[in-house]
Amino acid sequence: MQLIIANKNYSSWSMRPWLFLTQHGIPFEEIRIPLYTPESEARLRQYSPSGLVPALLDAHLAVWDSLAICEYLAEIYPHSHGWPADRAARAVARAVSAEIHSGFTALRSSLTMNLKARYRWQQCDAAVMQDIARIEAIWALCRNNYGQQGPWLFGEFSIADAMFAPVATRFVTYSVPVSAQSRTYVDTVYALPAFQHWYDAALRETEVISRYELSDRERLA
Ligand SMILES: N[C@@H](CCC(=O)N[C@@H](CS)C(=O)NCC(=O)O)C(=O)O
Repeated sequence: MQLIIANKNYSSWSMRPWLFLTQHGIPFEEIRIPLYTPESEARLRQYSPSGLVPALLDAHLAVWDSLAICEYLAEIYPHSHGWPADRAARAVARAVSAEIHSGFTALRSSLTMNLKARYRWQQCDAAVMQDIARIEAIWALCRNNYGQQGPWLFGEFSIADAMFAPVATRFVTYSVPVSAQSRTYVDTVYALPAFQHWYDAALRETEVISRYELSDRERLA
């Protein structure tokens, strides 16, 4: 299988299935296409029917979209336990994954993923603050009700964690003040070996995408 991704520093959608594959030791070849270069669009179209990353190629099948890729992988690699075994937990895991997949546009557009950067916390507009509060509420709900068997949202690492991992990095990048429980979850994401591999590679990238570098915030790193 081949996974088409973009810059590890910036591409939050790419990170999700990459983490899922790597965490479960599923062999794949990574094809990295940096975004917003003169060749990006043509190269993306060569692999991805939507022209977006991530895309997974498995023989003649192309699966685009982060959540669809994770679902596909969970079906063909049952050892990955993509969703929790308990039906109620599984329904909630699907609901929160769908919610992050389709929502949080204020957070996504104002606090874009940028693993290398650190900004001093600065109050955001109401829509972003609402998104942050909702994410913390989701994490608290999952951890309190379904997280007894381990440190992840549903105890064991699941697709839901792959979907929320990039959000954890935004909380670090923008020094978002979060509850102790959310902080523990963020630390759990950062401690995951698969995440560490992605993060180390992101730190070594040299591309700078200026639209994702904020000039109106005080930079700490
Ligand atoms: N809903 C899609 C979103 C994919 C997406 O927006 N990817 C961005 C990068 S993170 C992209 O490919 N952008 C390329 C472009 O805009 O040209 C998913 O879950 O995979």
